[in-house]
Amino acid sequence: MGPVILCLLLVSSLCQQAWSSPSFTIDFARNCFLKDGQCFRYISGSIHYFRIPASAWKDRLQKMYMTGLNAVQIYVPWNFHEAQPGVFNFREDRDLEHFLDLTMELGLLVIMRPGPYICAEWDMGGLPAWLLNKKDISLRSSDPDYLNAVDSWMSVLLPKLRSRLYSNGGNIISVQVENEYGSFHACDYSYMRHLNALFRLYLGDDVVLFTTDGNADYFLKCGTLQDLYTTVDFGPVANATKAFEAMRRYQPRGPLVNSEYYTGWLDYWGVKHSQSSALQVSLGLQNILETGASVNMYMFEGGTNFGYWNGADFSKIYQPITTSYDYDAPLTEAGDPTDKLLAIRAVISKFQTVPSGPIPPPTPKFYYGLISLQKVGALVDQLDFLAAGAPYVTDYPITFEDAKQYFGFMLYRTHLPLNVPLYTPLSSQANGVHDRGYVSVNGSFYGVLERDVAKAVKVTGKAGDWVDVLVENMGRINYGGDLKDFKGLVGNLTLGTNTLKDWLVYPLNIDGPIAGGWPHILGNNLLRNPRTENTGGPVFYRGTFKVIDVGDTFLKLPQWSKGQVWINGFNIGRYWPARGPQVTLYVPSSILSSSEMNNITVLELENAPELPTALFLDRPILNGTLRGK
Ligand code: NDJ
Repeated sequence: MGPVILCLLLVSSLCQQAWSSPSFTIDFARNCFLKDGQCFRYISGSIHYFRIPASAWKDRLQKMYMTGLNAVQIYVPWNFHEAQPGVFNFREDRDLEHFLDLTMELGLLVIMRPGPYICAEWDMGGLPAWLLNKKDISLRSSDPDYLNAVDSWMSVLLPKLRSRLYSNGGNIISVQVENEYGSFHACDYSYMRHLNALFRLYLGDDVVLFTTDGNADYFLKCGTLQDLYTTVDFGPVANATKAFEAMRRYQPRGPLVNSEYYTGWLDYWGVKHSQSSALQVSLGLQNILETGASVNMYMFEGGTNFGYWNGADFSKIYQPITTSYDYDAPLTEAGDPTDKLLAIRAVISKFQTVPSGPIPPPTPKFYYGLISLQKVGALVDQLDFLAAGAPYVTDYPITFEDAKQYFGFMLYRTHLPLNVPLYTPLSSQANGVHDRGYVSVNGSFYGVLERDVAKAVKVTGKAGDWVDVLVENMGRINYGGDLKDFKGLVGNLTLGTNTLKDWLVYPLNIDGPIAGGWPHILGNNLLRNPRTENTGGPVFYRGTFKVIDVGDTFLKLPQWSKGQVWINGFNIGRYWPARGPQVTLYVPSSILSSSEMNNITVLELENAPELPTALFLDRPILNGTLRGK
């Protein structure tokens, strides 16, 4: 074969490859994304697989597809997958790859946001609390200790994504680096450059890497980097072109992108339920689409902060996020389409074809009625089950992180150093109860210490009486300067003017025994302790209920105060009707059984009603009355 023919053959096969292999890039001349060589815009929605039971993922994605979305945007919470350094979990509700398979199956493109920090109203913004084992670590910066942990995590996560990139035949079209980094004080460009290099190392040179920041110069200044595509976030506005002006100052050419268009907003305990009008949200979307921009709706479905996963914001005071992350989004917490979804779909249909066929109607929700619960006993009487191993013996209190217990509850125990005949304040002068402490003396409940809210509880007793402070971690701060949110007693407690010393600290594993069938397996062998029989404070209750037709339901605990609930061993989250606005907890059908009795376990932290009952309703109550702090 002559050299000329060989050359022609080579060129044509290269050309063929170029035509047939998928590509997703940016056309800076025409200000658009290029998908397989064609100008393309995405209309996407955020969904958090970590806030939805795996069995419901497909249903939710289908509904997103039916609304007319062509993409979904996904965070990956590092702490959900690496609970202990080097121990990774990608099974069941953590099976990210299964979730991604479903998106592919349904024909949705994916915009990945692997962090390492994600914010998202998630504990510590997705960073693992074990990073705090090194007390002086500088998070979200080029501190080598932080970067080593990030490198190790990304060496596990990013290779899972590589074959799923669009140019490799998958459906991931772009990948976000960090998250609103410009809102963080550190402004460490070397950190962003490190992440850029790391992502390129594992994902290659072709994939579109981008950043997201608030649409103002003071956010974009520290959040953007030369080699990363700049995008912004903002909610409904009348003038979208104006809202994109800041982005254009940092990204003069290329497609306009709003990476978080707010369809609703989050809720805090003690603050009015957030709601936004369907009309305003759909009009705002229309305004964005009219500019030709790509958009991601945050959230399309919010879901639930099951277990202890909620985060908190800090604005003058610590503000924990509610269990429900409904977000007033187009799909409810339970995955049902709303009027907002229909309004959004109508707007999308003006710009691109939406799949024909109706949106699936809301699934039936079940009213299972009222059941009575039975007292199991005070938490302090269950330490044999709940506190494996000996307590820490320390002069002064240690934190959750010191004890390597990152979530839930720890019991701090000491004794009264002197007789206290008159009511005397037991206080945390340094505001060091993170976040709530339930105080008992000799088994009698005296009240609650609460971060930023209640710094003292008055107690009485005799020298030598046991003082128990059960401390609840209510979720780590996920946004702003103070991400290093150590939990437990982070300062001393004083009685009058005496600093309390000589503590026993019990890390509690409550979820393990409950997942193993406790306290129901005790049968009638309940421990009765006359000392704690009739006092309030942290007490366990249990109940059983039969379900013939299994479906989603909403749990109301009438007249209860605050606590945690498990159904069939699954931790459905915190309840706090005494504070509001959330009154009911979402109980997904996937945790219920029709063939066996269902178990419910409640840990009430303050006061249960005299006749303890649980009510299963067929609708949520997320906007209940707010009660004072
Ligand atoms: O990127 C952030 C996202 O993860 C942007 N948000 C979202 C609010 O839902 C979410 O956390 C912000 N959160 S700006 C901070 C709110 C502080 C008042």
